[in-house]
Amino acid sequence: MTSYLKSAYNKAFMFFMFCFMITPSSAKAATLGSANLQSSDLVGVSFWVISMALVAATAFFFLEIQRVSPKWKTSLTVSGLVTLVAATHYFYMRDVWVATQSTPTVYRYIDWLITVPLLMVEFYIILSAVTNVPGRVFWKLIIGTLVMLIGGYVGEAGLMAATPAFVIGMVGWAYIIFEIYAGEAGQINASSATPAVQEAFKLMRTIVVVGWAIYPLGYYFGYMTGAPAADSAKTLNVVYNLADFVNKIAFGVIIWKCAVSESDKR
Ligand SMILES: *C/C=C(C)/C=C/C=C(C)/C=C/C1=C(C)CCCC1(C)C
Repeated sequence: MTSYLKSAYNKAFMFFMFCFMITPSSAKAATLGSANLQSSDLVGVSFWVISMALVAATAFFFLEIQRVSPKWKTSLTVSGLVTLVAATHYFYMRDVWVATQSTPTVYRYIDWLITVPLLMVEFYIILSAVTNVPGRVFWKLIIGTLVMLIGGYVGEAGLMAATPAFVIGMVGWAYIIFEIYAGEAGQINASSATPAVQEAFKLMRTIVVVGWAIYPLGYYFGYMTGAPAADSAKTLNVVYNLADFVNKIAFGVIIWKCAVSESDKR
């Protein structure tokens, strides 16, 4: 890009980020009234901190697109989209929490339905930047993810009993884990990826096992122990918020590091 285009890109981008940050707060005033965050509301504070971290991460990933070589731009775009979509949901979730002190489950699921498939597709995108990957790998990752999320959703929405819905969701999750460790995606990584991609791929799949385990645990304690859900709402939301920090921002940073080291090679 010429330097003129680059500075036009930066200005357009800053304007976009500004509009993006002021819109949800005016939308909320109309729907929820004007409850203010109290300094004693630690859960509300955690919603606020993660919102801002997601905004900062979005700006970072989008601006860094200019720095990496063309075939790595897609992976940074997708990382930025994940944090952008999540930031927008966090604005609303934060407002719901501050006004009602209750768990904004429906926003979390809408967020997951968009961001989790995008995160899984990153495995396919980073492999595709360095080697040939058949299209079916993409579909396997997407389908496993959808089975996991739809199972969870029908359980939480009461469309199906909590336990069988949980089992369906766990099957989807187990399938994705299989695919990135022992299945085709895992094999392609081990046999044909560059060292930097292999390292990123391994860290990312550890996140899918360890970081992602927090969500089914939350579901289990929320719906399957018989305890009243309201008791655990505070803990649950703080834990989910911290989990999203690792699973969306740190995940993106791992990809960014890989994209930069692959781009700087020559
Ligand atoms: C950014 C948001 C992320 C990474 C959300 C991930 C969500 C999950 C891994 C949810 C998993 C679930 C199961 C494995 C079983 C059924 C219940 C779910 C949907 C909570």
